[in-house]
Amino acid sequence: TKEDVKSYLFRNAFVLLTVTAVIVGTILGFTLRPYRMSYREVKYFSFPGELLMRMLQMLVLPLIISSLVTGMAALDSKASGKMGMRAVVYYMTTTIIAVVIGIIIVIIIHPGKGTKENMHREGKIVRVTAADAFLDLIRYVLASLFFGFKTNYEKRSFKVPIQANETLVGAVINNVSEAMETLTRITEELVPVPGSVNGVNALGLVVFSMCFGFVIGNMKEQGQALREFFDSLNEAIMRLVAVIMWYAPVGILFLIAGKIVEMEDMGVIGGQLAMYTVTVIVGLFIHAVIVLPLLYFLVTRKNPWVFIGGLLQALITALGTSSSSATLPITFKCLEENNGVDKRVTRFVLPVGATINMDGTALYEALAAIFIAQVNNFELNFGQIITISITATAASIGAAGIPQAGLVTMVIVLTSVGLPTDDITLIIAVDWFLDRLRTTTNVLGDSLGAGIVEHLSRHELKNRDVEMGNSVIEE
Ligand code: DAS
Repeated sequence: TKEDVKSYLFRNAFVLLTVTAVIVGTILGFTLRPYRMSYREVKYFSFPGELLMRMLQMLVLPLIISSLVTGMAALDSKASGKMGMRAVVYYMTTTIIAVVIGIIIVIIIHPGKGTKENMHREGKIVRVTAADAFLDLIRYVLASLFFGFKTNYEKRSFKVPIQANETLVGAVINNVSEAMETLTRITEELVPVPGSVNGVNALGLVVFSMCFGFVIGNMKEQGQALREFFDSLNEAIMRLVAVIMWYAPVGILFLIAGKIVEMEDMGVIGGQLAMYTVTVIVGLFIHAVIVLPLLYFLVTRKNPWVFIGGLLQALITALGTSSSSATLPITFKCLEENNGVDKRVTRFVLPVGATINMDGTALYEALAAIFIAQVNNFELNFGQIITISITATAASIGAAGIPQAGLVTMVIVLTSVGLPTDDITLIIAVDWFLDRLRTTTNVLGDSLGAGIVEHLSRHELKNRDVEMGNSVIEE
């Protein structure tokens, strides 16, 4: 109908606007760069972008809670169990594939030239045997589960004190408002100022919301009021998201332009770092443009590019904000409205995905660690490469969906094989850019995952519909 055509054009005009924002932002950034704005001027200039970040962050917390609670409550325990299993299998499979791609690409391209061989003579690097590597691995997996890793990179030097900030125990929170406070404090620090990136207990909130949703889902009439409350809260948040989406292109334009204006001079970036950047781009490209779409196609037999087309707004927001958490509201909107993914699926899998499923980050961490080994002329044995793949997976799960969180959790990967953590400074200059690309990959992975899980769970969803339909008729 005429209305359909109108809304189709409307939607596409919107995507066009967002793409234009990226292009105009880039041009504007490079045009203004030669004027060498002061710190204060850059801050003023980036204000519209900052505003978008804050508006999105504002919605993340109520969105995670309301969507998970309603998502869980809308499913029976058998369906949610199955769906949860499928999601976890998808997350793990794609993360491991990403890590393997990262490792293969960095070994083939070999961007690190071994310029720091004298480090061995200085005794700064200790070679370890495969057995040592294995023991180290166990130690680090345990450590990363039970203790959070906190780093502190003032003046660009990394220290790795292990803090008794138990990640696993932290999955069960003892104080809901405290968990919210932590999350709020962390999301307030979304601006990537070195030293301000900390661990975030989003996982605690995810677990709590899921338990809560599970319980009220099983409460029959008594739970009705709460189910309606969270449902309507979720609906209200999504309406706010719709408003913010109109502002998003402006915000993205200034986020990108502002970053280009303030970034370090490209001249500083040497040949090795340029090669490293290319290697990361190639790795992410293979995973995001070939592997993930292919997987989607193989499972669903649907055209992945149509699906990805509906996601454009979310992907560009990820590129602009370099935060998968901040992008979450837009991801919801795109999946539910453009791609028609069942709300019971998105509400259930997206908040979890944004917290633990980070393919781009996993690929990046493995690749970067091996690059640092190459720069140090440090030959890794097979055991160490396995260690890197496992710790990179753990580090990506542990990384919060905030800018440059991956850089911080990389300390786990480096220390697990005895590489110098100070060498993170080697790649810091290009991280702001690579962070955006890996965040986009992370969001793409979560979204295609939602599509795949929906497809695999279609029978349970249908049964549930029939069941709910019946109960409606009975009433
Ligand atoms: N930027 C983060 C994200 O939101 C993760 C990272 O730093 O790798 O996905």
